[in-house]
Amino acid sequence: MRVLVLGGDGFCGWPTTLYLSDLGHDITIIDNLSRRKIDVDLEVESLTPIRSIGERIRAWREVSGRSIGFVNLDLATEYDRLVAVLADLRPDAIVHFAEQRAAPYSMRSPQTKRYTVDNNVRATHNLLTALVETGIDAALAHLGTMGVYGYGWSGTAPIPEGYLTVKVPTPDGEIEREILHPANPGSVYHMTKTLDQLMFSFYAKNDGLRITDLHQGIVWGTQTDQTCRDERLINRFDYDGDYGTVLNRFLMQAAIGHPLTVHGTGGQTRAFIHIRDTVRCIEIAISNAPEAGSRPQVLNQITEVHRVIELAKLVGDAMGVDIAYLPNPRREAEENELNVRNDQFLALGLQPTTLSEGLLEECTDIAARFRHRADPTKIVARSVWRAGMETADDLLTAVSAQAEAPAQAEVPAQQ
Ligand code: NAD
Ligand code: USQ
Repeated sequence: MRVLVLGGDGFCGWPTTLYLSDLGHDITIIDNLSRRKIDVDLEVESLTPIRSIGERIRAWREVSGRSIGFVNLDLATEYDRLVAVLADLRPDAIVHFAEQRAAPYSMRSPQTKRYTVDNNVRATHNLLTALVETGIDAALAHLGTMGVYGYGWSGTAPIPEGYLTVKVPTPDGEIEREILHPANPGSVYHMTKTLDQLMFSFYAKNDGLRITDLHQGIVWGTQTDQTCRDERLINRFDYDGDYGTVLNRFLMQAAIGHPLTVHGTGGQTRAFIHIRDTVRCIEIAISNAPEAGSRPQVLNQITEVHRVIELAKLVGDAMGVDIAYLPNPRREAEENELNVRNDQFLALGLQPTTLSEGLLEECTDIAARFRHRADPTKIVARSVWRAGMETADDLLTAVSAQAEAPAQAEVPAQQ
């Protein structure tokens, strides 16, 4: 298949690109490298030393003999160029990762709120319009989020895959309908994903676009079979207070001896998936696209559900670090239950990687290997959901100061 990977330089996009290329698909990445620019603005870096997109693509060609195309294009602002690229490449499938994806970054300031909405909503809408304008009948798989459902709304009732069956009262009794699950976003970022869902419903109904929306949980881990093949192919590992996600943050914090930053009581329950399963799910999704005329297919892309405090205890006990209970910078339920259906991916052949299998490897191989690159001052989650909320700054400054800087002698030499 000819596949376009939008956002193919990112944490999920790069390993997906290599996985699909390895399977023999013909891949072109579209990315405006905005994620790398945000790192510069935030004065943070991936824990892993990621190479430039050009070096990554050259290294993959050396290692695999396969070429990957790259177009530096902003999906949100360069509509005409997008149309031209689509008309030229005529992809069979498109994977859409290209959005600003950090909830804390989206809540950081009025500017980042507006950027997140402008970037995400316009990128998705430009893509949909361009598909209609060019008449390209590609299978479109978009990376959505479990966060569109919200947490705790339905108690212990299982979260269905996208659609909820409801009974509507009528003068003669009641009728049953399936509706898009009510949206209950917890951040401006999550809100943009709920807006994406409405755009998908409209364009599937009106124009027959074939869309799969993947409601993905928190991705953890770093490497896949392909990114391991050469140091120059290494994947991104975010650990900072805005972009680092909870489990990878705990793994990295443990590796540098930093107390684990649990927000509030740690009673928040979330869904997780390993990066290796993410790439498999994408391949499954584009190989099982819906027919034209169908409503968007929604698949919950998750393999496990964990409470934050359980993860902290697991990592803390395994690696001998303490837990720091911090004021929660977010407005979210202190505790919630989470029961998620993921029957469709299991039926389509996904064999989940579980936490225990991958944990040790991630701890030892990545977090410990690159801990000399960590900047403990960037660990604090400083973006608050509402002005005036208590921050963990004072407490965390003390906590960060305790984190041991690793002795240089313990750090393997990096090229
Ligand atoms: P990422 O930030 O690492 O990658 C996103 C990529 O898209 C970046 O390379 C960025 O430069 C590019 N991009 C952003 N806006 C663009 C634009 N306007 N034009 C062109 N390129 C643009 O994020 P990620 O972690 O790889 O996440 C990918 C997708 O998966 C996101 O949409 C995210 O919402 C979703 N997702 C991620 C996770 C997770 O835990 N990482 C979980 C669930 C869903
Ligand atoms: N948390 C901590 N300590 C930390 C970091 C986070 O306790 O150091 C808590 C948060 O308060 C939250 C939970 O862990 O309750 C998850 O936070 P997160 O940063 O790991 O995940 P989130 O902000 O939800 O966002 C991430 C990705 C996003 C994706 C989402 C999937 O950045 O792109 O959409 O996971 S989901 O959570 O299923 O909506």
